[in-house]
Formats: sequence, C-alpha cells, structure tokens
Amino acid sequence: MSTSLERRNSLKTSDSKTDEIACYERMLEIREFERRTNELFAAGEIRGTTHLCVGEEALNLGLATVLNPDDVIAATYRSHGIALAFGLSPHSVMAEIMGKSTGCAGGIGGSMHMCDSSVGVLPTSAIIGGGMPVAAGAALAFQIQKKKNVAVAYFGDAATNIGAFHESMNLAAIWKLPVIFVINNNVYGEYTRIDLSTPIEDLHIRAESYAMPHAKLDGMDIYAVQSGMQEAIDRARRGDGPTLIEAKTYRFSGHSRADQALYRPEGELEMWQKRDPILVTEQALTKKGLLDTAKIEEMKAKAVATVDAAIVQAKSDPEPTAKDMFSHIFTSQKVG
Ligand SMILES: Cc1ncc(C[n+]2csc(CCOP(=O)(O)OP(=O)(O)O)c2C)c(N)n1
Ligand SMILES: [Mg+2]
Repeated sequence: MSTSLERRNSLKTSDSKTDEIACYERMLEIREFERRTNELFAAGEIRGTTHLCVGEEALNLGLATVLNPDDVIAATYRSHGIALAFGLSPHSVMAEIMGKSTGCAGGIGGSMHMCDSSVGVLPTSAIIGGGMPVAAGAALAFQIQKKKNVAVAYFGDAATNIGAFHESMNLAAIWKLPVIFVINNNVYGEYTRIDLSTPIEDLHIRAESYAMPHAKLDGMDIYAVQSGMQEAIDRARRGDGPTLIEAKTYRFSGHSRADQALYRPEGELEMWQKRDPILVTEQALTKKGLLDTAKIEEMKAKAVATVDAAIVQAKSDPEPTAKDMFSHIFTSQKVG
C-alpha cells in the first residue's frame, strides 16, 4: 500500500512534469468516491452529514499538482476531493467518514475533518472562513523561517463575506505573506445563490481593497487552474506577497446530504454539466491521443474497484475507543 506522499508524487512523471493521465485517473477516483459516499449516507450506513465536491475535481487536482508536498493547504468541510488529490488514500478518507480509528483523523473528525501533515493538508474546518487565518499563520511561519514554501487558503464564495476573510487578506498584504487565497466560487452558499448575498459577480476584485494582485480562472479546467495558479505561486515564493484567486466552478450536488437543491433554476445544472471537469479533461486527453474509449472504460472500472475495496476495508475496521477522544489535545513536546 502506498503512502500519502507516494500517492501525491504519483501525479508527476519522473522529470517532475504533471502526469496528465494520473490526474484524470485521480479525478475519476474522487467522482466515484463521492458517488459511493452519497449512497452510504442515503442508506443510513454512515452517521452525521457530508458535503460532496462533485464538479470541483479539476480544481482539486490543479492545486495538488502546482503545490509541493511541503507547501500547505487549509481547506473546508467540502474537501474529500482535496484530501484524495493531495495523496490521502480512499481508505483513509472513507474510514474517517465512517468514524473508524484507521481514518486520517483517527475517526474522531468525520467527513468535515480531513488532515495529513505528510502532504501539507492542514486540518480542514467546518467554520466558514476558519482556514484563512490558519493559512496566513502558516505563511508567517514560512516567512520567519525563511522557507520558500507557500500556504493556500481554500474556501467558498460565501466565505468572502466573513470577517476572517478581510482580516486575513489585510494582514497578509501588509506583511507580504507567502499565502494564496483561493475562492472556490461554486455559485451557492448553502441554499442561497451568490447573487442574493453578494453585490458583485467577480469576487476576486475584493483584493483591490488590500492592494493585492488578483485573478480569476476556469475551475472546471485543470490546465486553466494550473496556469492561473502559477504566477501567484511564483510571486509568493519570491517573497512578493499574497494573491487572491477566484476559481469559477459549480456545485453539482446539494449543499449537504440533506439537500436536493430544488431551489436551483431549471437547466442550470445541465448547463454546467456540459463543462463537467471530467468531460473537459477527457476531451483534452483524447484530442492529444493519450486516451480512447476503451482506456476510459478501463480506468472507470478501476476507480469503481478501488473505492469499493476502500469501503469494504473501512467497514471492517475498529471504531476509536472512548480514551481516544482525549488524544491530540495537549502536546507532549516542550515549547520554547
Ligand atoms: C462561521 C460560520 N457561519 C455559518 C456557518 C453555516 N454554514 C455552513 S456552510 C455555509 C455556506 C458556505 O458556503 P461557501 O463558503 O460558498 O462554501 P461551499 O459550501 O459552497 O463549498 C454556511 C453559512 C458555518 N459553518 N460557520
Ligand atoms: Mg459556495
């Protein structure tokens, strides 16, 4: 079984270029993982709630391939795809969702709390905007330690109306922190369309208030994500400070397991599905002669088998004990 770091590195070829087929394969894995997760919750086989990232796979993979494993990302509760793209195994994510001790957070966090420090996945947060000050803090640590690493804060469109967004952007700009704020603008915040809660369409222009460079990119296209992120990453590594990036995506599912998204205008989902990130990648790779129908079918079948094996294993894994609730609260390390 490969480690998270090995899975992360497998997205690159031996000469450090993006392995496009490996990325496509990982996107299929995320899509299948979310399909099964939804099914398991609907069948009452998993307790609690879950937030699917279907439609956001290109953004997930784009970020995983432009960042290095020793960079960090502070993401949200909608992050099964981030976790899988950044290298966590389907088993470690599924076991966490099922509350099993083999999960990435020992089964104590559940669906909203992914983490793996070996690949820079800081604990994801259910608090809207919660990851932004954390990413800014990680960037400050890199700056103080004179490291060339970058931190990414990954959050939703609705989070741009939270105080922590403005506070983090302001400090990051003043201190020229190596942080990139990435808005996953998937059009909805819970049950509300973004235009009902926010008076501007392009959210990235908010960076103007902080004299911060900003840009938008097509979050449905992995190549657009990679090229759009690069300038921001180079800027941060050079020591020239933060950037605000807005990735335009669409939330294909409802907000959470309880939501059928009946409030969406008719035809909206279908319109976005024409730009399904998996379809977009499939078409690009087929055009390049790297994929054909037989290979696509073979890879889809492999994703089904991989996710199924992860579920079978996670189901038979043990639950954490009552004592485990008290682990990871106090550090055993001496500070100072
Ligand atoms: C501080 C805070 N306020 C409110 C909530 C309730 N809440 C949960 S999800 C959500 C909407 C977030 O939407 P967005 O930031 O666009 O992310 P998405 O779910 O679309 O990925 C809200 C308001 C919360 N979790 N935390
Ligand atoms: Mg949203």
